[in-house]
Amino acid sequence: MKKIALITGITGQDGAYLTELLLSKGYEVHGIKRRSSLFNTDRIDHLYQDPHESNVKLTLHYGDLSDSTNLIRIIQQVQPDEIYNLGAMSHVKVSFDTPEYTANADGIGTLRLLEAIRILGLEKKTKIYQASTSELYGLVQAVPQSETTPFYPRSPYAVAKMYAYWITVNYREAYGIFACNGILFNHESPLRGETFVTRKITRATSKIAMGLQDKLYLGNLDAQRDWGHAKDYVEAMYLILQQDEPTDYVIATGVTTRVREFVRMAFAEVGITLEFKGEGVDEKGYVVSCESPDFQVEIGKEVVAVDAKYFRPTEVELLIGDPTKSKTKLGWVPKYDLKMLVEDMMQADVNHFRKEKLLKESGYDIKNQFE
Ligand code: NDP
Ligand code: GDR
Repeated sequence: MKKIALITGITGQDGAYLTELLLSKGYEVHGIKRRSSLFNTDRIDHLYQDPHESNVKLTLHYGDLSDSTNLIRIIQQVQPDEIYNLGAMSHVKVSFDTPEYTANADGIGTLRLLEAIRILGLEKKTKIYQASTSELYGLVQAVPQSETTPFYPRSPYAVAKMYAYWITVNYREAYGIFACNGILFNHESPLRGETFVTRKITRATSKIAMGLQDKLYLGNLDAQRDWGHAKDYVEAMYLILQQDEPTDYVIATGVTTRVREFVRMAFAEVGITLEFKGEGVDEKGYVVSCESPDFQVEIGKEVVAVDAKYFRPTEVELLIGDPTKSKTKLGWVPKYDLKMLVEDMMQADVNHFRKEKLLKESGYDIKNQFE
């Protein structure tokens, strides 16, 4: 029998990859998108199906995690077998600026979905996946971090996600809902939002290599993250809801890397070797050599600098996940390592900015500089 899935956050990075995956498995997919003054469906436009045609497999509904009545109505109409709650204000730094909104969307939003399942009497029919996060671990208590490592959230985002984590567990235990947390470590891709550090780096590196940008300003270069590819991680989300029993899983690669090293790897993709000198806010990255005839940047040029405005009031310094449970119980096997991830992201951004360079040379100046 054909399965029906409802995805919140369908317009985001993970929403796009998950939609592709579920459509490829024959699902009928419904997504909740927010009304926006500009189009916000770039990541899923290639999956668009004309709603006037018959046999449509992808349908979008206007909605918001802050609106209970809207969520109840959509779930009542769609009668999903599976809900993937990916919608969230997902930027850690921004959550310090919008803490109340973040709590509402990321914390109470999850409660609203769970309550909707209960109100509609769908406890035995509808399974729900909650997008939990390695940010829950926050201040290091132990490494590598597993399903049993204590939480110590370090941002309004992480605190909101901690509420969402526990309310998911509670509704599973109290009402027998098939509700699961995927505790996902950082995952990136060419579709990653432009202000997350990896994408900011791959975009800036491509632009610097093409002479479209002078310098990349970053915050904490020492932070260590366990970075995987979003394509691999949405497979895990799907697997989590296909098990016999509901439970929570860590999804991670088990390898951690500093932000500075990610920068080096990105520049290496365009044949540029960097050397970092100085410490803290005075640290800078200089070009040591340029091996590609396509990308020539002056030797000795300062291309990376630190700007304290990107520091967070409280930082998460070290994340490294232990994916043993997901590998053994789910049989989850990631296909990408960090080198392949950087290659994929750099290839996409270099291609993108090649086109932008051509436009610029033809007199069209493209702005999009806010970070
Ligand atoms: P994105 O920021 O790319 O996407 C977030 C999605 O949520 C977008 O579709 C956004 O809509 C939507 N959204 C934001 N606020 C609301 C709201 N109030 N109501 C409904 N929808 C809303 O995130 P990712 O795809 O990277 O992440 C998916 C989920 O996984 C998030 O919950 C995130 O917190 C979590 N997570 C992500 C990790 C990662 O490394 N990527 C790791 C662990 C957890 P719009 O497009 O209109 O902005
Ligand atoms: P994170 O991702 O906070 O881990 O949350 P992000 O890419 O924003 O930061 C990773 C690390 O890089 C440091 N950093 C910078 N970060 C940004 N954004 N911009 C910079 O200029 C910069 N310079 C250094 C940060 O301080 C941090 O240590 C992501 C989100 O997807 C969450 O939704 C998700 O839950 C977690 O990953 C797991």
